[in-house]
Amino acid sequence: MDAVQASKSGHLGLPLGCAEIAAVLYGSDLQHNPDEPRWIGRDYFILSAGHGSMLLYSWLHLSGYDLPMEEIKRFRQLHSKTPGHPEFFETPGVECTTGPLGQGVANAVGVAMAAKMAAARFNTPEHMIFDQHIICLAGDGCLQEGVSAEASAFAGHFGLDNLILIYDSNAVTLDAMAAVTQSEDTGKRFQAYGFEVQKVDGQDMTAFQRALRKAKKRDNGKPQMIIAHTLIGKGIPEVAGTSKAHGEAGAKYVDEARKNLGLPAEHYYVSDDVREYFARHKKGLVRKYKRWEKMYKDWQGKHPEQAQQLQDAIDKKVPADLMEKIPAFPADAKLATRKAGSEALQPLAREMPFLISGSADLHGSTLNYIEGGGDFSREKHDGRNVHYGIREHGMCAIMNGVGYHGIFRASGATFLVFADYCRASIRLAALSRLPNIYIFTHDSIGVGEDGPTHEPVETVTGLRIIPQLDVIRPADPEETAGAFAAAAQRTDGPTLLALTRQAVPMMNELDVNTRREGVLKGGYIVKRETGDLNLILLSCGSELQHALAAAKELGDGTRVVSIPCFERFARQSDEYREQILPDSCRRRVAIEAGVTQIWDQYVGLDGHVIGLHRFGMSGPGDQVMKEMGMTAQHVIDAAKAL
Ligand SMILES: Cc1ncc(C[n+]2csc(CCOP(=O)(O)OP(=O)(O)O)c2C)c(N)n1
Repeated sequence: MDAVQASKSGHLGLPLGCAEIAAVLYGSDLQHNPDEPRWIGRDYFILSAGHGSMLLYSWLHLSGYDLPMEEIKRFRQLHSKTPGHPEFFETPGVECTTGPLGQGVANAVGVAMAAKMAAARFNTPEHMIFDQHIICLAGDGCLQEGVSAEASAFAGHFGLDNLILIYDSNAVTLDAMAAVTQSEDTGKRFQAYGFEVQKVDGQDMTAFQRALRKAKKRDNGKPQMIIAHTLIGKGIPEVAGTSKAHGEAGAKYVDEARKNLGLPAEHYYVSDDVREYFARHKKGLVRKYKRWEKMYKDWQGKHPEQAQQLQDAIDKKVPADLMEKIPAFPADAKLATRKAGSEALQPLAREMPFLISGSADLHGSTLNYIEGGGDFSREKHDGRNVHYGIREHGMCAIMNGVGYHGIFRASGATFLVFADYCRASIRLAALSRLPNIYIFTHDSIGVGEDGPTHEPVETVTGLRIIPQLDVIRPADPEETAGAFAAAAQRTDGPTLLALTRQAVPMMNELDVNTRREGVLKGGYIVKRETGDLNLILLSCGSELQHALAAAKELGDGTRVVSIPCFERFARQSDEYREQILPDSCRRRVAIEAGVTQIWDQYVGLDGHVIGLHRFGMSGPGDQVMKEMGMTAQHVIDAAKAL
């Protein structure tokens, strides 16, 4: 209450309404170690209702995490460890970045899946290294959002019985009473997904604890839901039980509430017996952790190879020579980059045993199935191919959960145009620096017959503008090999690969390594001028061939530059970028089958960008490309007109 009052913003309602739930978790039943927040054997507590962040911060503080009272006092202030919504990396004990409602539920499903995968790979009858529960607290908002429905249906289908979803059912949302917008029976809905559902009074600690323990015991193939009826803003009668309790409106009644609750006038007051209780409780938790550690050390001794593998996965180690493991493509290959990607993926999957690959019911088109990797299923948790169903948003949010869990590397696939369905989750992966790999295919109007609904136009550039996301659109199979290696080696953020449906020519004039290494740099010269430089053509992906063909007609002063990844190119030194795109040459033409804005930075006021300012059309892909001006002749005409 005091922190929300001091910052004059934030949410009082949930931290007060769910105080008893959190007391049972942090005061008793959660298996964790505040001194080792990333302990792999811990229970995960994910606050999907991220607006209630002060709930999490208060209990982490009381539990003895490295979150001192000064940080609680700096709630929502610059550079504090207590940002407005929980942010992964910022605060010890925060498992996921949450706030966009619904995401945390899907993240929890991803963590639960990853925990099942880890248990299947590493547990032995005498070593239960991974024996944990994933506990998620979600409100009406989270459960109204579609992404939680996608992920929960997945959890039910795949039998993730290590998942416990606590539904803070307080009958209130932001604007009004929940009844204004919902009349479904949420419990029945979750039963239909395959959850086991209990209902309790969320403010009765004994009843809630009983339900939680029951849920923890039930390893019956069903994820668990506990519907906890609570009173939002409990303790501030002026707002309790109404939507006014939701935000900071209750802050003006806090001093009165403190009196009524029998608390002293001192702000941020924690009684000595509470401090003592938590100090004692922490000792017990650490003792349990030590017992686990002993068992873990025994396992390490008996299974040194597996132990090393696990440690490497936790450390996100990726073999340095990945690129060399991908064989060169035959010079006469005429492959779509999605097909080249499929071939590049197999050796990577052999080198990276923790790489998992999924598709939203499009493995047959996205071609990212790990051969011999098996399928993840109810019965078989060590499968490496995940069938997400037609749940793109759910897939990407679940992938984030896998990333937060921190052992497996998640890759996932769909048609690029559906990236819009995934965008909220991709944005959070970028924000949280999760090393996800998105293998998104059918990347342009080259899709053809399926028509404008399936043809990305603004999509690639729309993704390029997300900070901390690398978008790579390779031009030929060797650039594709480089793109896959780049994605695998980048462990401090996500990479999205935009791959073609249609075949592209091999750029045989350049040797294999130049193309592959060029992708790592983000931009490089694919055809150097033989005379004095007077024209630069820029492109990427399937349109680079047109720039190369045009260059043949535009004289010996023409250079062609491939920019498969704008973000990587931007990370190069000024000197390198100047070598590739010298300031002195301002006659520049760029071509890409998409919106043009992103190219302006490299083409400038004196140049010209050939692109699209409309949606695509249905017809054979090569004809659609021609119709929309994606030709060498167009590049030649534009260059001559400069
Ligand atoms: C995707 C998304 N949409 C909207 C919001 C803004 N928002 C934050 S909390 C909230 C209401 C949520 O209601 P509920 O989950 O019942 O939380 P409670 O009122 O119980 O705290 C809204 C609309 C958001 N954070 N995320």
